[in-house]
Amino acid sequence: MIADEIRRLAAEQGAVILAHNYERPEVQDVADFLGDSLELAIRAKETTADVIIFCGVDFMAETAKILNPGRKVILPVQDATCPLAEALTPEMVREARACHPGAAVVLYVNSTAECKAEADITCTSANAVAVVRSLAEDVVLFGPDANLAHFVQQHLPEKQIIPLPPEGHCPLHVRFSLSDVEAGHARGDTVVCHPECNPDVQAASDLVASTGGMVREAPHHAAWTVLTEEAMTYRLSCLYPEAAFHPVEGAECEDMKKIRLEDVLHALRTGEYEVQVETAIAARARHAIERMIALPR
Ligand code: CIZ
Repeated sequence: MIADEIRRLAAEQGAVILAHNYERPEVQDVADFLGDSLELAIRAKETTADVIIFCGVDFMAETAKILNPGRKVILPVQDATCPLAEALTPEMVREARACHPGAAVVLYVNSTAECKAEADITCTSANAVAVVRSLAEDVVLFGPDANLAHFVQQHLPEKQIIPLPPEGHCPLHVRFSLSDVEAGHARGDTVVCHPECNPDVQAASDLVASTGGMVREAPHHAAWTVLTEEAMTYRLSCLYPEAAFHPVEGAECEDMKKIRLEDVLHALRTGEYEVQVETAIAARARHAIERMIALPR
């Protein structure tokens, strides 16, 4: 079986397989470690494995390389990208800084290494509020997800959060609507949405949580409607088989679905595709990511 061959080759090569919560179920099943981007970044930083096979999208694999430059980091497909990350350029960050001198720049990890190099600190959806709260600055340029910026602003009214760019969003998460929330409630479910969802969906949901937050909250209710990438319900169902997790049909991130078991096997057999981040960019980006990781969790 292909999964057995993957595990055999990974052991032979001293490779660790990290996979994001949004990966295909069969890819989740061969991973050594599953998690959100914060958990995966910490694993990538701490691993002593020679090779990291990163099943996720490019910015996540870049983060692994930035945090652990001595390891070989492999993204099994070349075109697993993130449209949200591509909505922001380093020039946009520099221009915004020039317009708001004294503001802090907080970038979601869903951003390119070049943008992270311009940031004071990064955040994930799991720690965005804590990261912004930790800053001395009252004005914060926050990007590239405007809905996550809104979520942070709701929690920290004492700060001024300026979304950068004003309309950056995840194409999957903005597709969820109030009717998805209503359908969940009509079924008797507790509705959880991701903070990348639109503000009206956040307000109508029972809970707004990152995927890591969903893992922690799931045991508290028996039936959930989960407004995020549908693979998350596979992860939750494996962890809590006694509960019911309902995805919204068709809620797929096409980039997260690009890696198949065949690609993981190919990566182990050929070493393709190795992730590289330019040294000077990596050094500046590392500072922003490590500042986030150093915050108390
Ligand atoms: O931070 C991540 O890993 C993403 C993309 C979503 C989440 O909430 O975990």
